[in-house]
Amino acid sequence: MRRPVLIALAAVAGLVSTSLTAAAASADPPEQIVNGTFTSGHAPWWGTGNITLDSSSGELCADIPGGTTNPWDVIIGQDNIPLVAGETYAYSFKATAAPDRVGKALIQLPVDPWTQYLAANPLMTGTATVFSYTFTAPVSLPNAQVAFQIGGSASPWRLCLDDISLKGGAEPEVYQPDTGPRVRVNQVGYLTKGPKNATVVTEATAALPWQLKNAGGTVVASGDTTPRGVDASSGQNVHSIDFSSYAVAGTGFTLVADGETSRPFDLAGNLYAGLRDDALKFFYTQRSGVEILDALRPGYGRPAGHVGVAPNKGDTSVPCQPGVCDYSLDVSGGWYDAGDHGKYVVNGGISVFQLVNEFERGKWAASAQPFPDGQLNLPESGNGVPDILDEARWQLEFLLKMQVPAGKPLAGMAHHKIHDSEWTGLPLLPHSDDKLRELHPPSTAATLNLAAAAAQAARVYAPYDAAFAARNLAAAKTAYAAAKAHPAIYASPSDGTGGGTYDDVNVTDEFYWAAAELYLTTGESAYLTDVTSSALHTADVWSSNGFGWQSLAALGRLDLATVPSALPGRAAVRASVVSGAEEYLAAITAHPYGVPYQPANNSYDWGSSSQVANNLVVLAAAYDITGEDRFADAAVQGMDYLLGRNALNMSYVTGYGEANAHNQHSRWYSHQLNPDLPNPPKGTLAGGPNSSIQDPVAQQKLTGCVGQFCYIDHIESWSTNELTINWNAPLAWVAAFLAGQGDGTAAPAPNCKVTYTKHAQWPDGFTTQVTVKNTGSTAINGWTLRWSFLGAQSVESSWSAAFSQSGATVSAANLSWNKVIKPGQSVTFGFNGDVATGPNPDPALFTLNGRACS
Ligand code: 9MR
Repeated sequence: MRRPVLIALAAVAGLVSTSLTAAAASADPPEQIVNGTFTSGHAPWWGTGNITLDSSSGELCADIPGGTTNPWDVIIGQDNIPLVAGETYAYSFKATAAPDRVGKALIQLPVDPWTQYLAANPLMTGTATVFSYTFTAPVSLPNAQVAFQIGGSASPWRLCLDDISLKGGAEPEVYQPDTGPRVRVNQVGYLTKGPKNATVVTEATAALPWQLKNAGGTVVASGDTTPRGVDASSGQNVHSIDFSSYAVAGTGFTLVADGETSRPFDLAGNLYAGLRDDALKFFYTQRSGVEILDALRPGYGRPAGHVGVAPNKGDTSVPCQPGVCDYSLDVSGGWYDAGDHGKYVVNGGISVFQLVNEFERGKWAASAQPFPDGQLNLPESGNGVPDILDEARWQLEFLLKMQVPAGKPLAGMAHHKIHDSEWTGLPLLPHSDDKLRELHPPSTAATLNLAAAAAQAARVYAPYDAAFAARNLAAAKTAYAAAKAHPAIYASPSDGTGGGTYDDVNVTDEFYWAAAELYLTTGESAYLTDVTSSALHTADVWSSNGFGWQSLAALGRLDLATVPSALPGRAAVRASVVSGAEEYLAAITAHPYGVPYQPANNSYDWGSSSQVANNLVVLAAAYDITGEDRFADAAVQGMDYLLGRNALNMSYVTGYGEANAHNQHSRWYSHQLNPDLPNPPKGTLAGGPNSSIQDPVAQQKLTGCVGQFCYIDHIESWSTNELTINWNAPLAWVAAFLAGQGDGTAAPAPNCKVTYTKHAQWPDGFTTQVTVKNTGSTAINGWTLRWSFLGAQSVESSWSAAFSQSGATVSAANLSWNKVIKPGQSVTFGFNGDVATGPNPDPALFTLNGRACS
């Protein structure tokens, strides 16, 4: 409909004089340009890669290079301008040029055949001049382009633009997200015996009745809501509902309050194993340098990307950016970072680290479940190595290739990143990318990421592949030494053409994290000194924003608290994790949506979903340390937010929940742009609300948004809706943790006590006696005791039990004569072990018949 406001007001004109005033004001046709006055920045205006837009003076200026041929060789533009057929538009702008130049002012179709609806050739001079035009749109179009084509000059010149305005057409639509029913739940479900919380958006200020209905519509539980007032993160007046007391499994439940019925959900004990696997499977389809097999991921098969087959330039022999180095490296493989084709060591390091950590957690966390070979349907499945480690190795091999070779300047450092020399558009499958690939300068941050991830890999892969472990350890030590020699080489914040910058000028956290990993793997005192002398070792590293690629101290602290070691003061380190978790737990309790995330000024971060997930990692670690259910319950609540209990009433995980994010920004999951391409695979986490709304779509739709509302499931909204490896890594981690919670029933109290005594230790061996006491009240009739070594230790010979070993995990089973352990009685057995390399701390967890001992 055209100008509804005008027509409506014309009908009443003259009846009331104040209406006339309103009518006159509304008669001013609507403005279609976003940010034509450059009062704060210039987004969503864009420029071609050969100019830098500068709006610091309050107008939009750029130095236009000389030596280009065509007008379109240099462009300043804005996209997504709606046009309505038959409407007449007034277009104007103010321009200054030095020296004088004729440019092309166009309003056109943004794709071939680039049909021009307005084409003018203004002569722009040193005197600021307003140019005005009118035209009538011949078509209706949601996404016309306003473009200044200013190339073709032999010599350089400077252009400044201001007050760009296009008036006419329909009132721009005010974007209203479809938030569905006002009762907000975890749309996947709740653990049958776990905490069950929901939120109702309502105008009511007094408590309201709620009802829980089963799939047949029968009310199975009821109660009253708790009014919570106006929630700062959404601006909504809300009540919360706690229906934890209902604990019967089933599917298709709904929650009803204030006349609204929630989206359906399940109550079950196996809610998260599928999400864990899907979130991990995500990494295979992010692989670079290898064909993705459709047989393994139906609908997602694609040719290998960046292997040097035309039109790819390939990653097998990649030069540096001009002037950066004189060699080329084979940096093929690894995971694409996100929706672009870049590969970044900083982000790659934290991501692979969290996957390996998810696996390693099984060595100390009683609730951890195994990560078997064959779990993820990978090309490597069946090779005898847990699939999660196969997947992580794909990335580790790439990280190792990013190290500057011996004999070259900055040898041992890691190149910060490798990506295209120019930004590419969407869609673009990896094998179709024809841009030059370039290595960017080494950075201290990347070098320390490599050191931390490789040091961790050295111990975790040791039982599977000693040579690979040794390669990682050597690379980690070399990298750490190189970083200490070059402690302040920072990635440039302006090196962002063709890929993200991932710049970071504070690397004290990276130093702490890398030193922690090297200490845990080697036990060497030099690394211990670096750990304990870091100010971060005792600092409060638990910011409410959570940790991430730029702030990693928490990761170091978490590992120092959990990975078995002889760390002096380890109890205090463990206590510090618990106190961090207390802060997140308090945040959850205070938040009517149960979110453990309270960014300053309610300003949601880029990738806020991952900040939430990482705070859940801390809560989970506190559970692992204390065994206190309240921490596990808090982690459940945080997942509720990600899966639908939020202001937008949407799950941020593709394929999970009735309304879920599925148009994440990606060049190859570009279904929204090309129906022949798939959406992201199920289990893909969307970045989530980002108050800074840096992309044009978000700016057009979400300007003025409050916290949780700063998100749109649109493929071009790269600042709110991208997918990345470092966001899916904590999602997988938390899903694995929650899978280990079963149906939410509290873990049984220990019925055994293990005493593990190393009688002797020599350079490559040790001898150990193990005693298992039945501390329960019933006889144990047949037993298998399990534990894991830190690294490559192995059992060489044993007595009084039947030993077997798989990876680092040892099983000791009863013999016929010591099968029964009566209450209060013990059995004793022992073994001679081989240390291989590294420290040999006592195992942190013993389970007897699957149940943790004290
Ligand atoms: O996740 C990154 C976020 O923390 C930064 O604020 C943002 C801007 O520097 O960049 C994000 O990372 C993007 C990277 O630069 C390029 N690949 C896609 C990443 C996710 O959007």
